[in-house]
Amino acid sequence: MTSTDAERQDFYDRLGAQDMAPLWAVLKGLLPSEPRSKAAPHHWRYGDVRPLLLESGDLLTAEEAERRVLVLENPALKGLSRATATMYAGIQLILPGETAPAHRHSPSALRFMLEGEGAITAVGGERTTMRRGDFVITPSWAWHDHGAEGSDPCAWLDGLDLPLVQFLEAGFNEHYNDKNQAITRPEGDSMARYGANMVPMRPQSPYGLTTPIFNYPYTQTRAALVAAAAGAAPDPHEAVSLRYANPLDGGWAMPTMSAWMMHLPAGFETAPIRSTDALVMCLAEGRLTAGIGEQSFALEERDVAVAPGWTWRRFRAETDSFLFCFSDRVVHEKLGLWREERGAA
Ligand code: GTQ
Repeated sequence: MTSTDAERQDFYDRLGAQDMAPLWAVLKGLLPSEPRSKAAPHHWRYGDVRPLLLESGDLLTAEEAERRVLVLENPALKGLSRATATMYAGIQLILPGETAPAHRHSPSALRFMLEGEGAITAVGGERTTMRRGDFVITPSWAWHDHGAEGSDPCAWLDGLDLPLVQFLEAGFNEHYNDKNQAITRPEGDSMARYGANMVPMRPQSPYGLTTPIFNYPYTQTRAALVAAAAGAAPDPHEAVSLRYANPLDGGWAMPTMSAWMMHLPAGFETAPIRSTDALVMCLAEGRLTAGIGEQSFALEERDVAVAPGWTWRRFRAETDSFLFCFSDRVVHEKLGLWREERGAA
């Protein structure tokens, strides 16, 4: 038994009038045979970003802006403040003497420090100095304010799980009753308690599901990667990669964003790999060619690039390279959705 197009359309119209729809008209879109990301591979050159960032510094103060940030918008997702389908990325500028006022929000944030001496962020009553290449965490719902106490403009990459939290409609935000939060602990306190391969006798997690260490210094990360590279041949797909871990449980440092650093010795080329998580990458050091999908990007230091989910990626180091990466992998893993495919070398 079949019906005419007109009969079907008439049926669909009557369904629509009662807030229903035929599954068979949309099933293929709901259940594709594999992910097809709406996001595009993309590359932001720091050399292009920096002059505009400094120009924004002449335009308004950090306090006025609350956060003076240039959002890195995926060209296929314009207007949505997304670098990938689920991750937000931006470049934040603080000028000497400025404060980005204290607030807190349920989205988690990470920082990857790009340039400038004297950048400070405070988290949960403790300050940390952010140096180039440091990976710094603002846990969900932790008060945080930023400042620049040296004589340089300070810039860093912000990564937030904003699109994910928006999707879940779980976002809260609150302003502190002062510009800066009260400082209750000396700088280095968290690192001493949790970051010396030791933890308190009765470990308590001050930030719930997020690591109690909120600055993973580049000096340590880099030294570990260099030593690891000397100890064994790089993995064909991952080169020499180490992930930022929560010392309390060994898991990812944050509940909604995974972060790691990949080191490729000069001349090393990775075999293609793809995974369901979408990556935001920032070249800490070196010169790297990134092949993402059909495109090839020549990354210089501090450049940012994105690899959408389930898109082949491969890298070639022109010089010794250190690539900071973050993604929504931890979410995929927790939900039992994470997959990867490793291509032939
Ligand atoms: O530093 O708290 O890029 O709240 C976007 C939202 C940075 C921050 C961003 C934020 C922040």
